[in-house]
Amino acid sequence: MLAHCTPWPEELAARYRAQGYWRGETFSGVLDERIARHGERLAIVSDTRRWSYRELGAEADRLARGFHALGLGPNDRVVVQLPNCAEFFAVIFALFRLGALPIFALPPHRKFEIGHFCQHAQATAYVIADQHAGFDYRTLAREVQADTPCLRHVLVLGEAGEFRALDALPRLEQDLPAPPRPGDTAFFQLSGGSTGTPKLIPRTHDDYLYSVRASAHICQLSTDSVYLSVIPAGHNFALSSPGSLGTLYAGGTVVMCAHPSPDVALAWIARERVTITALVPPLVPVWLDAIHRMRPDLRSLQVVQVGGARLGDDLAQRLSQELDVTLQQVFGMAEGLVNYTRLDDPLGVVLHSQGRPISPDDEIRIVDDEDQPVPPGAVGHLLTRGPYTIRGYYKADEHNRRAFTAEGFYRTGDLVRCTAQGNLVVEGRAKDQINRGGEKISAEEVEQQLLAHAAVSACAIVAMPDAFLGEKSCAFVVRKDATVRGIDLIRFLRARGLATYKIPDRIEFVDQLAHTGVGKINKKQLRQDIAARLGGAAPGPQHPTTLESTQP
Ligand code: OOB
Repeated sequence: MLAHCTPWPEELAARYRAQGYWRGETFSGVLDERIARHGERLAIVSDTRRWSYRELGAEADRLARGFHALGLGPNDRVVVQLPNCAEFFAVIFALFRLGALPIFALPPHRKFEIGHFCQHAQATAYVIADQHAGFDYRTLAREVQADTPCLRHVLVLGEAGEFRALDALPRLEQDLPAPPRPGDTAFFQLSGGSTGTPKLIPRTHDDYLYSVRASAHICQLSTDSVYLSVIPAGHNFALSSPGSLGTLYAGGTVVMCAHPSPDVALAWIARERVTITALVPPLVPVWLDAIHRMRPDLRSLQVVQVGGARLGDDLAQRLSQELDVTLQQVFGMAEGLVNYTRLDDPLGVVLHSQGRPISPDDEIRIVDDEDQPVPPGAVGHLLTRGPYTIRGYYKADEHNRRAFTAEGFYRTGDLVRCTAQGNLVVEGRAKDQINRGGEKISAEEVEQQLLAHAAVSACAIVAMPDAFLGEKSCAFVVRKDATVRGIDLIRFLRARGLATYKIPDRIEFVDQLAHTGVGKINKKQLRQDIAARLGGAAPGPQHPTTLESTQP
């Protein structure tokens, strides 16, 4: 076990093995097995590649040997920040084979986030594309490397500049280290977070592969499945729910869509006979409008999954009426638990709930503020533990004491209720986070950055309703110097290297922040203030809400 990772208690681990959830597989073992079984089948398609399973395996092997020749080996942490491309899989399967641990950064992450991941995890390598979507990642790598002595290698897909190209790794014919064991940490997912710094989520081969395999089963994937990866490939939804890894597990084909624009994605669906794809809610109306305009051939498409943020009932209705596909709602989290509506659920369940857990051994508790169970059907805090939900974040002992109960339940921060049929409905959020169309923003993280500005004496970030994204972020700021403008603060945050989606969408200067009776900033009041200012939108299910306001 990697240091600073919390294992499952031994008796539970034994049970998960005995139940057949943890089967003793590893990612590279699964790939080898798939190559043996259907090596010539098409595994990955991108703008530039068309790889069979055998070709994917050969490329992963070449990279594993090259990485090893550079000195990378078991438990080395490697930040992987690639756009949706075929090479993403060659890189991660190479790292899996070595027992090196990818940290799945998202393409919009910048110096603040990447620097933090590298330093916190003491990463030795950082894998990037030269450029993507108008951004040069080599500039970012230069800045990060200057501040991070442990970062020995920057490996570049494309033109490497002063760094090393993935195409030009050394070719030493030396033996690879022994492959990792199934119970070992395989990689790190990122937490959406509600604290000052983003947390790393260690996932093992055993636990993740269980969620991947069971998800592929729930979504009825087979060798005929063609999955279109539209949202960032490293995000838990696109990777494992069932995502690209579920598709490869089933022996199907993954199509990597480098740009989420519907024009590009819809053309892929027609060209590659895509059967399943996953969207975040804001993409749904954009796709529907594009489909009406372009009338693409969507006959192959069977399932459209929507998750990452609450899908409004109206939009769910529109999607299921206007497209001849099965809608599947997915409510998951990088920490583990994933819920799905099932493909044969009645329409009412699919339209109005976020489904139920993958596993019979996913334990769900819905509790009040004192951790006591709420009456059946009432809204409460969702706590969970199970065979693929972590027991602790990486190197975060103090935070772990708050984020997990003494019995090992993860406090999701979500407010849910359970219907009589056993499906969960997400009613809001107790965590201090903004869900900007599926992209998660920790309020505290951005507040800390704003407070670093000399003219800011106090601030609070809250969600404000947005017709397109569901929520956007609004910063209430008390300033010391009235000449400082909103644009100055935004420029300041950009210069600190914060990802663009975390930059407040709106800044409201105020003389003071409302406080609660116990002296905390009254964020509920601030949310109401900004909603009223924007035209009095009533807080709906997409808006964070406190428990007392949602109790029936
Ligand atoms: C997925 O994972 P994360 O880690 O980016 O975010 C998890 C959080 C949840 O705790 C919840 O607050 C929110 O995102 N969320 C939803 C939702 N799906 C996720 N809120 C309402 N309705 C939904 N359907 O977002 C994620 C991971 C795996 C599969 C799908 C999504």
